[in-house]
Amino acid sequence: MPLAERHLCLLFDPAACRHDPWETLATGLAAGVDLVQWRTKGRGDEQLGRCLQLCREHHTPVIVNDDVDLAVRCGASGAHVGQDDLPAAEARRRLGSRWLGVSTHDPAQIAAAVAAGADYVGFGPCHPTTTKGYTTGKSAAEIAAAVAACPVPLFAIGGIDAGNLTALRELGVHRIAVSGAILGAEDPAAAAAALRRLL
Ligand code: 3NM
Repeated sequence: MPLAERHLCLLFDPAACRHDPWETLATGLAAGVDLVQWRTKGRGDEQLGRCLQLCREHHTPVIVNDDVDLAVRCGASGAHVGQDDLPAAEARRRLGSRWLGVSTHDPAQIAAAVAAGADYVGFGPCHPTTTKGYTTGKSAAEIAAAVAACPVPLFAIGGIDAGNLTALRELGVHRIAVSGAILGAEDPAAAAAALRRLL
C-alpha cells in the first residue's frame, strides 16, 4: 500500500509504554495503526527485530527514526530525520527508494524537506507535549497554512489525542503521528480505534 494511504502513525518506544510494549504494539496494529516509527535509540537490534516482525505480520511498514543506516541495514521501509539529524538530501541518497520522512516546524522547513526528496513530513508540535518537552503548540492558522503548503503527505504530530483530533481534522489534517495517546493509554487498543474512527 502506498505511503499516501497511511494515516495513523504510531511513534513506538517500548520504554514509553504503560503496559507490556509488545501487547501494546500488537493491539494497536490490530486496531488501526497503519505505520510505525521505531523511536528507540541505543537499544539492541533484537528489540527492533521484534518490532519489524510484529509489524510484518500486520502488513504494516516500519520507519526507523534518526538512524538512516540502521533503516537500510534492517530492511525497514524508510527512515525519519529531524532538523538536527543527517541532512535530508544525504538521507535521501542513502535510502534509495525507501521512504524518507522529515520533521518540520514551519512552511520553509516543509519546502526544504520536499526539495531534498522527502516522501512525507511530520509537522508540529500541534499541541504541547511532555513526550518531547514542547510547552506550546502551533496555532490553528499555522497548522492550516502548513497543510495547505505541503505537496506531500503531512503527519500532524505533538500532543494529539482523540479529544483534540476533530479540531485538527477541521484544519485539513488527514494524517497523524502519536506516541502518548496510545502508548500511555489505559486501553491502547481503544485509544487507537478512537483515533482511527476520527481519521
Ligand atoms: N516530534 P506525543 S512532537 C516526536 O513537533 C515528536 O516535531 C514532534 O509524541 C515535533 O504524541 C513529538 O506523545 C512527540 O505528543 C509526539
